[in-house]
Amino acid sequence: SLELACGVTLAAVARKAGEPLVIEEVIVAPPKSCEVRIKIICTSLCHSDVTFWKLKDFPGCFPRIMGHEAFRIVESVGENVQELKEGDSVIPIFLPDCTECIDCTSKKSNSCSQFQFKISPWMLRDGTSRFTTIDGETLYHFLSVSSFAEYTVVDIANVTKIDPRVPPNRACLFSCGVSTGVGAALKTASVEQGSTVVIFGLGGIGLAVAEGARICGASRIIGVDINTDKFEIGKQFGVTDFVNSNSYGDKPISQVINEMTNGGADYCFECVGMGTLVQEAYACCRKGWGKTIVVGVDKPGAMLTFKSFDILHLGKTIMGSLFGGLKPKSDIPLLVKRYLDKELELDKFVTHEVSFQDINKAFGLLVEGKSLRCVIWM
Ligand code: CXF
Ligand code: ZN
Repeated sequence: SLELACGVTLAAVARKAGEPLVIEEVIVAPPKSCEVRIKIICTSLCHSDVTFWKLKDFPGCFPRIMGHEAFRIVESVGENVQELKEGDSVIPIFLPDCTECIDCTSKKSNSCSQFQFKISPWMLRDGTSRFTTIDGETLYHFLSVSSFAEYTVVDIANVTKIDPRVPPNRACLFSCGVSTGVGAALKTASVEQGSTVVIFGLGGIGLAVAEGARICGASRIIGVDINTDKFEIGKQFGVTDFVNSNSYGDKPISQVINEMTNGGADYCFECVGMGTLVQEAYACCRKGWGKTIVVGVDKPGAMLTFKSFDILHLGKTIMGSLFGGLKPKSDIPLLVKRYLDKELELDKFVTHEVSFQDINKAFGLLVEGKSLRCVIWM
């Protein structure tokens, strides 16, 4: 244990955009008020780590400790921490949950208004860093988590306790991507039994939506992707039909889907982060009750365009789903229960496992589209 003092810890530092992470000794400060310091057991790589690692300018910033999916043990607690104690099993979650504000106390929202989610390189409350290099250079945080280190400091609003019966290399999946996709189907959309679902993009998030839709009893799950390998993989996640969006020339994919579904799907999930695909998704969800759910992350300033008359008379719904609409502290235990009850299947998401020393391999695998989730053991 580092005890309540600055300590030296190993971290994988992103020094420059797109360049391999460098494992080095860094100094981690003790937790301040409402913070905990945690020892990471394992972490996994989410596509947002790759997106921000590639970004030269803000919100990319360097040198930085990336990583935000992890499983850990509380090592020490700062002042004013009641809900956690040394030795607790926890997962960090990038989305704050203060449990007190109007949004956190409402069942209808997961958008904390005390700590509004923003992409910041600092700790949540005081806007400073807990990491420095041995030479005293400040290291930036990532998504309030920075899990590519043996020890890290996280605000209690960004921590959820997790049942220690969940193995570490499954627990870390609840931190971001899998929860996001499963939550989008279960919570944001509330997919109904027997319905038809279309998923644009069969990466980790899209396949997690498929898993959620499968749990909800969807009878048809149509996956859209440009990579044909994704169909075989998708079958394990309940995908029943595959549409290769490169195979139809100039014909819009929405038209292909409308023909396949006799007028549109009940639910369309956009899991790529492209405005044009959101429009395609909207165009092939059924009039009257179809829902289009935006899960993919586009560039911050990107705009969406819809015909006003379509919105007016088609009766379709467009919804956004950040972290699957889940409330980090109260909904994650419900997903964990579904996993322990063997309803939610997680094994199939973990395609690779590497040691911390090989963290750059995990980046390579995800960049090349070869992995869904690669678990990195500390
Ligand atoms: C994302 C969610 C949207 C903004 C960037 C980060 N979260 C996790 O991967
Ligand atoms: Zn993520």
